[in-house]
Amino acid sequence: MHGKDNMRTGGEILVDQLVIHGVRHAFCVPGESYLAALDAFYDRDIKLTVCRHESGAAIAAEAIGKATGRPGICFVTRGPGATNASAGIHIAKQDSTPLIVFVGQVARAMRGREAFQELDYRAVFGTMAKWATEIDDPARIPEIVSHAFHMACNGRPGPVVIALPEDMLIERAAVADASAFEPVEIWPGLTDMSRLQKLLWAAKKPIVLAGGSRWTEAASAALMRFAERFQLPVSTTFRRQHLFDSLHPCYAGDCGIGPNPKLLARIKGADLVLLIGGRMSEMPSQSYTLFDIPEPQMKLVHVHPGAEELGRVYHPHLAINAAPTGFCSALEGLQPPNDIPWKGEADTAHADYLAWTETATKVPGAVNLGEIVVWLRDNLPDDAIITNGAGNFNGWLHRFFRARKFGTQFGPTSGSMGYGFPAALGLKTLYPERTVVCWSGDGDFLMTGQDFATAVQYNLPIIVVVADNGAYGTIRMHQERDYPGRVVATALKNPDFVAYALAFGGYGALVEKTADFPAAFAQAQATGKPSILHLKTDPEAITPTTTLTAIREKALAGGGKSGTHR
Ligand SMILES: Cc1ncc(C[n+]2csc(CCOP(=O)(O)OP(=O)(O)O)c2C)c(N)n1
Ligand SMILES: [Mg+2]
Repeated sequence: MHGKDNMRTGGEILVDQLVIHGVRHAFCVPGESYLAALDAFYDRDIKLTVCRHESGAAIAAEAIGKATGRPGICFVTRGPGATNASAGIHIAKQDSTPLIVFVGQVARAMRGREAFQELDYRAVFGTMAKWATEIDDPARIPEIVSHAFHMACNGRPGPVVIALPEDMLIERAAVADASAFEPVEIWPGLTDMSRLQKLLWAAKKPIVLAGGSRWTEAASAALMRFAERFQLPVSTTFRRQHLFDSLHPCYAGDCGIGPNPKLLARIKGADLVLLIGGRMSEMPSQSYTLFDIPEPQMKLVHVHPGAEELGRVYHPHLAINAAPTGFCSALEGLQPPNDIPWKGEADTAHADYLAWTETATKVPGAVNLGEIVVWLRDNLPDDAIITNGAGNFNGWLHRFFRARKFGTQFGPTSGSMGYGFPAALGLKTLYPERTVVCWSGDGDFLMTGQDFATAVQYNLPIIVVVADNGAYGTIRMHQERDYPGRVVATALKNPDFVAYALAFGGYGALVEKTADFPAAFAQAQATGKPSILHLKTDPEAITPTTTLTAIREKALAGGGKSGTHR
């Protein structure tokens, strides 16, 4: 580590800081721009996974950030490496995930000449990342890396990008290490909690919405205890179902895309909404229609770790600047009213949820994704992880899967296609003993599917389910709705995904009938290899409740947006 003169290269100082801050895993695509940092991994105790595309490396790291609440770590090269990684950076921004992306940079003396692959990272990531910076002096690495860990985790978490000039990484410096960082808890004040107590005592029809980041298993358990004591219905926001046990008697269902209409009515009809951790952004707010803006029609208590988020869209009746962790433990101090006016509401909400999710709907075609999700929910262990990207195939997962434990659902609230597979890669690296299933679409999987090679290389037996309807189905659905019958750029000619899996050294099976899924899944598990289950679905089955033809006919009857059909 240290030479005789106590000097280390910038690369060595950098990787030493990561070890000190508790990093166990990092993901990269190598580049000559940061060779000295790569070299430092050679004899340090961090597992470095080399990926096939920087979006895969950045997303795998983001998933680790989501799972642990500590920054996921990714290294990419300058220029194209950084722009390829931007998918993961944007996801971390919208999902409020701590992530640090280290980017190689041209040598200091060449900056500003548009040298080979040179970019100004502060400008490029200035609005996408929470902080983008560059390290000019190896002696400042401990300070800046410590700052980056704090910045990524504190308040509303997010991505940090740090550019590393090539010659800075080679320069030697004598500098003391920083000490290990810990995310700073944000507790609600006593006044906040007593005001909340009063609001709850005055409420007739309250509901809780849980979302965002900065949750832990303990916070989720504390929220469940609070809900039980107060008999409060609790809903989770888009892709945050794992924050509350779906079979808990207070669970009211998820407020995402295509939610239970009864849940929407319940939220709209509430006189008090306690929103914990979420931003109530476009998807959960049903395109900003659920709450009036800026003054919600009900009393809104907004609890968020980022002070800047409070009052940004909605003017809350009570704004509480706290992280879900600190806030949920403070909930233990609140007392329910003696005679709960909304008694029975949680039970009804939960019954509505169970009825909405119990049985798969009938859809055209021999493979019913709903029935497959029901099989997974009945057969996977409670701690199994399911990842997903973006596409209509998720409609079945979000409706019929019932998350039982915190930290089991990993989906991008940013709706980024291609998220599921690299996220699974990151999570299987972190939790090799847990079952990890990637639920994907044909378009979705091939956005990042080249990293199937990485799963094979590192022996990560992830099970990928590819729902192949031969289409960018979501966009086709919107097309039929707005421009009925005018199909442009949404049909896909797909590879044989079984042959794809085999060619990479994994296992693959074709599933052409729902009933064949359990055996294919069991066989995939038995092989112990990364696997792809190729499900042939009918493109007509566009959502759990409607078909492409029905959407087109409705649009034709009503007149779409296209001039031809007006
Ligand atoms: C990176 C990215 N590019 C494009 C989109 C727009 N988009 C949303 S869903 C979708 C189609 C998804 O296709 P597929 O994975 O096959 O799922 P399907 O909708 O057919 O079930 C597209 C192109 C997106 N969300 N993310
Ligand atoms: Mg598709």
